[in-house]
Amino acid sequence: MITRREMLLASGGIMIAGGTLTSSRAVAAEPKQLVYHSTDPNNAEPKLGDLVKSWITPTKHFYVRSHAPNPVIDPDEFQLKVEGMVNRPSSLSLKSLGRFKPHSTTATLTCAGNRRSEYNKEGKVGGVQWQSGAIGNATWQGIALADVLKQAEVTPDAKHVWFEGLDEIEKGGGIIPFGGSIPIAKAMIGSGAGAPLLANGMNDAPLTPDHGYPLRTLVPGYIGARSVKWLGRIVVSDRPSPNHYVATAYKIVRKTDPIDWAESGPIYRYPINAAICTPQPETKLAAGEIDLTGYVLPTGRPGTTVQKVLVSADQGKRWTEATTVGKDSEFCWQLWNAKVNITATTKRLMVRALDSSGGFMPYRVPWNAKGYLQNSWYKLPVQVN
Ligand SMILES: Nc1nc2c(c(=O)[nH]1)N[C@H]1C(S)=C(S)[C@@H](COP(=O)(O)O)O[C@H]1N2
Ligand SMILES: [Mo]
Repeated sequence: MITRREMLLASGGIMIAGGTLTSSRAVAAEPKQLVYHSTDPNNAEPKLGDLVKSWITPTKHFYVRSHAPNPVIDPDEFQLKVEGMVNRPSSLSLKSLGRFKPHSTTATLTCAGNRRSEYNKEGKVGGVQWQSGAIGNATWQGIALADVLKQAEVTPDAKHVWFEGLDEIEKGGGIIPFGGSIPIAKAMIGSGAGAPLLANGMNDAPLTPDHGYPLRTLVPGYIGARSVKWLGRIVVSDRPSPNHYVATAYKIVRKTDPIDWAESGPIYRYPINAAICTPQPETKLAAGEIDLTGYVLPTGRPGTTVQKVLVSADQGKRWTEATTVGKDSEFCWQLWNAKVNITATTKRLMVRALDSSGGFMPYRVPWNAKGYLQNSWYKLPVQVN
């Protein structure tokens, strides 16, 4: 028995996507089908076989990455603050956000730490030990961030837009919110597939608590960390956010001295990446022709799409071109499939990909202390009988 209150909570309290989300669709969220690295905070990824069942990742198979337990937010009390270098600072309820033009976009979200565990062969890296499932492709419903910024009247010297979550993360003896930051040029893109959204819906259903209910940013083409969940505050500034997750974490450093953090810039985009999803790791295979499937994600730069996905069963002597499936967009993954022959001597299967502007996955990625942006040739060890 679902109470009216629960219905309202599940529907986001108020529709903000102009009819995309209706209370009649508000049903209890489907249980997650993920492998959990931790609970409370929830950090979980799907089994790779589940991940490539469809181009749109159902929410039950969509990874979760949270630094603190889900905050409990009353949609009736919720206010989004818009502050900083704007002529008209404001505090907006879900109802007033509902007056902006609705947008829906399809975009892949991926964690900068996806494939992190592969770095451990060279040196232990801390953080959630992601395999290659910290990625998913969903449709997102909401409004354009640019429309809200335009209404606030951003001043001419603004250079960055900060996002602050309503979660409470224990850090250095205190409590901080999760923060993100994007350059103003990206924030001001108000239409098309690359436009950052203030999203209240995912896959045509209200955001679930795990994914940032009632409101999150969704920044197509940028690392997942810039898509701030449980969004409570937007600050327009002349510099990137001083929040820990912009100023220190999410940087490529070899050592974690303060000087290394200071000298390195925040990561915004992710590089081209691909993985083999079936056969899954540890599967015993029979010699002969086998089917491989996986995903490939272009780098999220406007105009750059995937050109080629190549697989090899003989350590890279011969490469077979895979067939890609799904829309060819700068901001979305594609699924791929290929057939290769394996024999009793096959040790591993590999995939690599190239993009339309000359970008490629390298054989090896230099180790970095936080284990970000692993996009070397994906190597799947196999056992053939
Ligand atoms: N408020 C808040 N936003 C957040 C995070 C968080 O811990 N708190 N994690 C970020 C990271 S690192 C990623 S990869 C994405 C994951 O989004 P998902 O859990 O919806 O898949 O959310 C980002 N937004
Ligand atoms: Mo992430």
